[in-house]
Amino acid sequence: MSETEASGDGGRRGRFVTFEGGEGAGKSTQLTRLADRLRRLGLSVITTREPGGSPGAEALRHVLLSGAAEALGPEAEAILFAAARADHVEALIRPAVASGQWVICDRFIDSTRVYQGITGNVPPRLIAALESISVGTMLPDLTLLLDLPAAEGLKRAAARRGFDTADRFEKDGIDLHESRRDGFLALARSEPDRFAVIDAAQEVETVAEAVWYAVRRRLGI
Ligand code: T5A
Repeated sequence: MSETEASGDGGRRGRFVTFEGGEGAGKSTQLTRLADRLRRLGLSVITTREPGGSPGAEALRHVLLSGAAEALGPEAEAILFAAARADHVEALIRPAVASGQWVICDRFIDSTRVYQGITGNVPPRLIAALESISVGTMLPDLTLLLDLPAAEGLKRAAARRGFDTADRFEKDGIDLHESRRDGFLALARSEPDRFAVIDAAQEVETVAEAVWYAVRRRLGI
């Protein structure tokens, strides 16, 4: 029996769904809509985010996104993302899914693979080792990749941010953001059973329908 079919106590296991993509791709917007739709079906749904999602991980979120850890280099940042993720998985994700709930998370392992691994040049062996320690078998059942030209995502993110300053990663140049987009698409091609790629340049409602179609088709609601 697979992990998606049953929890350790014989009850039905929930589902673990992640949203990934570049800055301002619409992850938070679509995560909220998907959760509302699932709740209307009577399902128990928890929404969460990374970095963060548990008290320990939220403390590290500030260190990572303020840029306080940037001077330590991408390897140290990758280690801090993994430490936050380990706490998040153990404190929230694993117990919730084991008890039959749906957990929908804004960013997860693929953000580390792309931001720290592919464009941060942290060696794949270190990324894989950190992933194994922090996540173990708690891999997403489905990853929805919201794909959008980087310039459009940054424009949306800037409009939403107003006069606040860009965070540690958002302030990077457009070429780096485009490389991240390519990195996410390469990951999706390498794991087509886990990923669904959604065209996020469309209207919010159209994107929401594409997300819903993918969830229904892949997870059999
Ligand atoms: N990071 C994270 C790593 O480097 N490694 C890791 O392992 C992890 C987990 C997190 C940062 O940390 C990095 C990646 C990130 O740089 P964050 O503050 O959580 O930073 O930011 P993001 O995850 O990038 O989230 P954003 O809030 O910037 O973007 P979203 O959630 O993708 O976009 P959203 O939904 O907030 O929408 C942005 C704006 O666009 C509008 C919305 O209304 C909003 O104003 N919008 C649309 N407009 C037009 N058409 C649509 N279809 C729209 N959808 C949304």
